[in-house]
Amino acid sequence: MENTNKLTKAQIDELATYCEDAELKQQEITKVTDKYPDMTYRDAFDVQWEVRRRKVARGHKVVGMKMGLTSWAKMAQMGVEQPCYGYLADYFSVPEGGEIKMDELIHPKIEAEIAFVTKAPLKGPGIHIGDVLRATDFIIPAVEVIDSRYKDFKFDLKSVIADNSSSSRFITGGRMALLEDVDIKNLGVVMEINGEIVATGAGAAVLGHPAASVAMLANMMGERGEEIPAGTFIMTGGITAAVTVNRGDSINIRYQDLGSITAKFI
Ligand code: OOG
Ligand code: MG
Repeated sequence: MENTNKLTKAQIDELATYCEDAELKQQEITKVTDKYPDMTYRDAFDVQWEVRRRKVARGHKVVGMKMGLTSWAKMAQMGVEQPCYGYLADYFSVPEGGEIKMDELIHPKIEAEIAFVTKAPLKGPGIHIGDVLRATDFIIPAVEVIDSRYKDFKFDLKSVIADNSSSSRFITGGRMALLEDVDIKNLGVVMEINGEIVATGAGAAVLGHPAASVAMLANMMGERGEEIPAGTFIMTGGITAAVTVNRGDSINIRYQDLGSITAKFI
């Protein structure tokens, strides 16, 4: 991805306000690339990092990172051919068994994911799966609630990056596990909404091995001179396609040997 800017700082700031307002006011927006067709990936990430800076300046904490579009199911669903990343702010976190307020969201979908927690820093370029395995403290189930601010969830890669890769809520729970104790590629996941199975999958759906997703995050952040600090919670991306939820839905995502995550949309 090219690492140069086509937008001015004033234009980055303008798009940061545009994207963050959409999130905070639950307003659907049109793609940022409609407005600035020449913008680069660097510009798109600059928008994401500017919104992140503003949230932190207002007192929020960044509590983790997420990779997105790391499975063929997700790439095919969204018509995009490369992964992207985003950050998780403190108020995105929902407790296991908790309630998610539809009024705070536009058109949420859920994704079954596996999260890694690191015990050593990872700084790209050149990070590979072996570095990630060595730096992993444990893994833990996670469910992401994505809520693209773009109308009808229609976007291109630059637009979704500027919109923090659709991040909005996440739930972690079940049981943590050491990597050596699980067969992560074959780890099965069953997603249920109101008791009906809506999707199933296994860990290998994420780039062949979810640790490859963490390596890619380190390498993408490395392009900006940023590292993944020790102790970072990282969601590695949806294993299945994302599934739309409606008010009143109860979700239950079961992870082989690692328990389950439940929540209710109210
Ligand atoms: C982009 C975010 C995708 C995942 O796990 O693949 C994502 C989107 O599809 O809206 O979080
Ligand atoms: Mg996701």
